[in-house]
Amino acid sequence: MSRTYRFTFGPWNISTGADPFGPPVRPDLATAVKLREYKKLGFDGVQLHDDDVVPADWGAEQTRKGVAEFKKLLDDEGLFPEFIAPRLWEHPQTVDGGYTANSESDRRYALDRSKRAVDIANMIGTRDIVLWLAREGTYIREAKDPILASQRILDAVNTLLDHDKNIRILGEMKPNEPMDQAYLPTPGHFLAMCYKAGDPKRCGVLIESAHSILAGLDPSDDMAYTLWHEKLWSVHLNDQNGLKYDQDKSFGSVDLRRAFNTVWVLERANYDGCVGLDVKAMRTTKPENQTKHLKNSRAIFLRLVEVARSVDAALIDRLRAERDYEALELYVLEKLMGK
Ligand code: XUL
Ligand code: MN
Repeated sequence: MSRTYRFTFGPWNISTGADPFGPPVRPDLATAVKLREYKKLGFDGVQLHDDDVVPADWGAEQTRKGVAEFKKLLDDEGLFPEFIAPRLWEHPQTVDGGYTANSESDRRYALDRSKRAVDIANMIGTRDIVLWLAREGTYIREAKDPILASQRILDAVNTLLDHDKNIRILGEMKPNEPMDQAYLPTPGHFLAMCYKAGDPKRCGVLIESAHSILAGLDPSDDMAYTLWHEKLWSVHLNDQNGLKYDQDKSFGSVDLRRAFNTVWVLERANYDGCVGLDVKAMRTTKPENQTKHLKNSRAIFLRLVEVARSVDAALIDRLRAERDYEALELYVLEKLMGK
């Protein structure tokens, strides 16, 4: 079967190259300028944080107007908004986390801001809310009560599901960074929480390749398990070179075979969510090349779709039945080398 995929990325994926050790090396482009690049690069939709759309401290009326203006920008470019993610990791009141902060007023800030993100999603025309629980964790284990923390995350999910009966929550889990240890470090952890949520049907997962790799897991297996639950509603494809900081390298650039298995599992499961590419240009990239990593990641994905569609399923079945995994491995490697 031949399907077409919808590609998305977020404005943060066109970046200045600033890192913890050095300043920007490329100009900071306005979001409106970035939006003009999407179609040219072959992308269809935009992933958004709440404050990518309008500043977080705007009042109700200004927010409504600002969101309408942003929506017009999207419409003019022929782009759709895929999701809104409340950015709960930059504001001073999120230093100790959002939903799991020890301070009651900080927890209230996180909930109010998340509800506002839901309202922005409604105004802009998407029902998907992504929760990357960046600071819901600790630097030292003793800092928070982990049992209470789990309950507080569930309470927050339920508050949002109640706030709007139409939205869906997608947890994007990551085991570490910025925290030493994150609560709910893998998609499996969040999936388990979904079944305890007030409306499990509206609770699912976004899986990022690099996050699975950082947890020592294989992204395609994480995705397969979540697809089996019918809860893989979005992905952040990228690559990652071992267990270090989150690298967001171009898709397939470290381990092409791992990328192939990711694409193959999405193909076989008829995955119909968006193909989000959460990739970062190298700091060495010149301004004129600062969208190449997006174009390249999309191209590699599509090339791997072709490879996945060309595999000889009968041969694979036979090699599996014969337990000839040596031959199966060579077959896959040769496919990846263009044979
Ligand atoms: C963090 C990460 C975020 C989310 C969006 O590692 O992946 O960019 O994808 O908030
Ligand atoms: Mn991501």
